[in-house]
Amino acid sequence: DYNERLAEFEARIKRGEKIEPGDWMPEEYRRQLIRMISQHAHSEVVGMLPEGAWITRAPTLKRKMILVAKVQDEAGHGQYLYHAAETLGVSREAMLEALLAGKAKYSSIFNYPTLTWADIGTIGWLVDGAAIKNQTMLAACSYGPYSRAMVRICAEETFHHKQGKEMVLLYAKGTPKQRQMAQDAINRWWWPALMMMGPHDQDSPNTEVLVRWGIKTKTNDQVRQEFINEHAPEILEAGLTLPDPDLRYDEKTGNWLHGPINWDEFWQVVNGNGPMNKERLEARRRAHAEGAWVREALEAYAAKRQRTAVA
Ligand code: FAQ
Repeated sequence: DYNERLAEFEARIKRGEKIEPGDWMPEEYRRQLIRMISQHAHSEVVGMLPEGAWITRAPTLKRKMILVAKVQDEAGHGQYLYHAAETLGVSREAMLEALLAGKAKYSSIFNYPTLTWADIGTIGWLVDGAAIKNQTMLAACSYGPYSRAMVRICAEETFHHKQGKEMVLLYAKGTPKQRQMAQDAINRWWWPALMMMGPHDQDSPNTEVLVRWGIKTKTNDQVRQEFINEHAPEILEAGLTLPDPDLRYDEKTGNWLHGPINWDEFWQVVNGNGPMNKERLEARRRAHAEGAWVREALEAYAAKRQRTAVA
């Protein structure tokens, strides 16, 4: 019966076994995974837009090639993740429909504008840095397809992180104008990067069940703390400042403590009222409409091949 199956399922997770697509799982486990993986997939795809906007304006051929490769990687990550979600019984069409209808969530961070070239370096350093902390934790998750996708994605994000950090460190040592551009980008992206990991643990309704079933192996605040502990000292060492007057190193815990996060701003952005939400959805809808002929051609080709195979 159900309780026996649940006990066996939880015992498997405790033993560190991966749950695979055909295996028995509680409906709530399936629902939580579809929710998280589809939001993650949408984030990768929408996440191409802020950086994609700078491909034609990259300052050198080398920077342009790096950026093209990075944006292309995000498309690939979206693909793995839609596939991982499909193993749970949801269709790609249904997920995309929810995104285009404005019903699906995707990461708050991609609703901020990229105002200068230094934003591209800063996204690599901070946004990919935050994504790596979160995804390294998810690479250890109990669902096989998601965990394996995370291993590959983290390897690619590490390259994104390095190119971003290298760029910002270079500008931090550059001309006064470059330094000012780097500082301005850090000022604008720091707080949104801290919001990426989601609300504080006491305000995070999903964490408890996700941790119990090994989907999350760390909580939002734990991941956020890891991110700050790595990035705050590196940014300060580069001679840049952080826009948090309360930020300080705590000898006792070895943590960098931060001031209050503006959760009103976070919920505004999550609920569709961030600076770029409307533009992002419009861009996705336009891309979907403009790609209709590709989907039609693929269907026509598949139908033709099936006819030939039968004949
Ligand atoms: N934005 O109960 P919790 C990338 C929602 S990385 C929007 O704490 P949970 C790479 C949450 O969905 C970015 N919504 O939620 C890249 C929930 O709403 P729901 C994507 C957020 O799931 C880099 C509600 O608030 N990464 O794309 C956010 O336990 C550079 C309550 O929150 C992932 O998606 C937010 N920031 O913890 C690409 C990783 N935070 O669904 C391009 C997978 C929370 O109940 C360039 N996801 N919400 O209606 C996760 O690890 C988790 O879902 C968290 C949130 C940690 C994001």
